[in-house]
Amino acid sequence: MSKRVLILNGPNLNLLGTRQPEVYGRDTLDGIAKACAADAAKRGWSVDFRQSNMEGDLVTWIQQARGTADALIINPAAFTHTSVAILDALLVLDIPVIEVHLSNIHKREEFRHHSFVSRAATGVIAGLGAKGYLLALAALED
Ligand code: CA2
Repeated sequence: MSKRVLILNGPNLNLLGTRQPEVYGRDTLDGIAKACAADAAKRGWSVDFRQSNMEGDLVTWIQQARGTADALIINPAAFTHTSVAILDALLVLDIPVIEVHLSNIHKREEFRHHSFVSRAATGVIAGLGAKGYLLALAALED
């Protein structure tokens, strides 16, 4: 049976490709989802790719990953810098968790430099645009 990776995206990432291309690039979230599915298929993984603007949705989906996913990739977007709830949900997981950011959060405003989520992450990728998601998939290879 193929391994399953859950890829979660936080608030406003549904707007990708429509605004602020100088910060977040020109890829749409749908384009990133398709690229991830194609890349994961080559690696023998199946992908469940989701986005929500609601913190509670992300917490619920993280909880449901227990027993249903073999790895989690998450771009929590603005919740990265605010959400102890997402951190607590992630801390319960016993699967690899890769935190991805399109932009280099350390090169940006001070308030983006701290991530609550990183405390629960196996690894963090930031500043490499949409390619970061594919690098996260590559990082899951044995
Ligand atoms: O660089 C990233 O991936 C971020 O997680 C993106 C978040 C931001 O709050 C984090 O600090 C870093 C924002 C996502 C908003 O995406 C938009 C895309 C297009 C237009 C407007 C917002």
